Amino acid sequence: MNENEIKKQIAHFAMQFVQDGMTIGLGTGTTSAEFIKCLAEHTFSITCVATSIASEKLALSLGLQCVPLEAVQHIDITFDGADQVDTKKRLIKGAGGALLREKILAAASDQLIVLVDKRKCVNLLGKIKLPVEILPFGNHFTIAHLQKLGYTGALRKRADGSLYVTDNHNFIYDIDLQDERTHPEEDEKKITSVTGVVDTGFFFNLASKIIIGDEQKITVVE
Ligand code: A5P
Repeated sequence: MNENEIKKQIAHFAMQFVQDGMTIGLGTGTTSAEFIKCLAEHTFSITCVATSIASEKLALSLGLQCVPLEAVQHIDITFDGADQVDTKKRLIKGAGGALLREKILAAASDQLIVLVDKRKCVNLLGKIKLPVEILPFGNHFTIAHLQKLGYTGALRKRADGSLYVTDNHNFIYDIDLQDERTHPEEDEKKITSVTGVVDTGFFFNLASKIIIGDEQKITVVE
């Protein structure tokens, strides 16, 4: 089974948590895209809210009913992917650039169900890039401040070399987390204390369930 097939299997498995009448948050990324496709193949009577313009476009093109976040008072479950998951259900997200809206929806949802390939599961977060959304205004000062605190990295660029801009018209500074982080909460505190930082890709105390897939099976971590 290749990576994409695993994503499809996880998406199918996740359907058991969807019920008629629910308001569902749609994540961003390739796993979430499989989830959205799968959702559209079913005939659930649901309302969706997306974490990105890309996911909303995909959902609408497949006939799902999508409304802006401002139009709902409550989200039952958000289904989303992640870049890394540790044994305490802490996550790193944002490789797809949608971390801020993803975190806002996750926090607004009764449940966040995370859909990941087993290869993304680790004991401790780290050794990957930590996306941090920053304001374009004075971004070079924000970056200098982060670097002074030891958080080296680079502004995210598109394939054509232009700066990557989020759906919220901000930049992403990808911090190079070179080692495993024993206390990522401390990193989060330091990084978010810098003026100009909007939010980080660390997700703590947000995931309700992790659905983990590999070539053999799917498991659920509660
Ligand atoms: C989007 O901003 C991210 O948080 C994604 O949820 C994460 O990068 C996982 O994406 P894939 O499912 O494409 O690996």
